[in-house]
Amino acid sequence: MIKRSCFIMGLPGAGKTSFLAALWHSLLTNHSNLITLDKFEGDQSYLSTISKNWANGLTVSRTLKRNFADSTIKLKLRQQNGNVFEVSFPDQSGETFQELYAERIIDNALMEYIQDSNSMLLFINFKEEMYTPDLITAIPRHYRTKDDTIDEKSFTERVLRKDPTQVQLVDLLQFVKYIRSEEPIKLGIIISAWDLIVKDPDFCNKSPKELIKKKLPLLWQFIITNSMFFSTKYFGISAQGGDVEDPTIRDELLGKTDPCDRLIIVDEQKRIYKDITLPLTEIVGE
Ligand SMILES: Nc1nc2c(ncn2[C@@H]2O[C@H](COP(=O)(O)OP(=O)(O)O)[C@@H](O)[C@H]2O)c(=O)[nH]1
Ligand SMILES: [Mg+2]
Repeated sequence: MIKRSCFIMGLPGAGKTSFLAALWHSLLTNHSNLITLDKFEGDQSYLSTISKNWANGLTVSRTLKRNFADSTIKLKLRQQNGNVFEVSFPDQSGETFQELYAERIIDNALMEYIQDSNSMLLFINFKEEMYTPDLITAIPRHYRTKDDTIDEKSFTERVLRKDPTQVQLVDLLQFVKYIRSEEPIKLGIIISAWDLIVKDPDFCNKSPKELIKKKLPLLWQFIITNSMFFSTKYFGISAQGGDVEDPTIRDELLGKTDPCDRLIIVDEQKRIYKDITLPLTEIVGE
């Protein structure tokens, strides 16, 4: 059996848990996917809870900060060609990655996991407000002058709230590159909440790759420049199928007999699928 480790990164609200919830439901119910479940090891309760919420059109609960070992989910997956591979995903809360960014702290087990993985999925939520840079003059003076009275906590909070999203993401990728001593890795960029793109006149005709180029140009340039290290594919995914907090949309989604029919998965050529295992086939599989 081929062993594969994949890790999932993304800031809080990036869509990581919703993806796992939909993936788990699809693996249990949909046997025509490119990848099917061979075996599951570990405690199913977490996956069951999030996928039940998902199927009922509720937002998945916020992932609490847990230690690395407790949050790792191990799946044995079978590809259509018969290959079986083992994937483990730690469902880390986004704060773990923000801590990495703001405070330069990482759990040892997570670090080793990143070193040993062959692939990673980076989630970016299309819906979330992307923080764009401020003009220096718009930043309050006390942040600009050397003022020892700013306590560290408020500094960290400010950094997380105000640093541009793409700066935080590039920093995370740089960190991955550094701790792997530049050992190449397959990278899947997943833009979540893809259902919202049709409503946005600036982006509705874009492919997932074009969207990153336009919306997060620094991230785009970093990935291109480091293509020897990050072998990258882009996907658009709607795990929920729509905004479940809007009652009309929620009713419409719940009206579909098979919850998997809510899924939208878009590849680089803008082809649309219902199979949420597609990124795993392309990024994690053989
Ligand atoms: N419209 C829409 N919103 C989504 C979708 N997937 C996730 N969201 C929303 O994005 C937010 C963050 O999702 P979550 O999976 O908890 O992100 P995590 O913090 O990365 O685990 C929640 O409010 C979700 O309802 C989607 O497919 N469509
Ligand atoms: Mg989460």
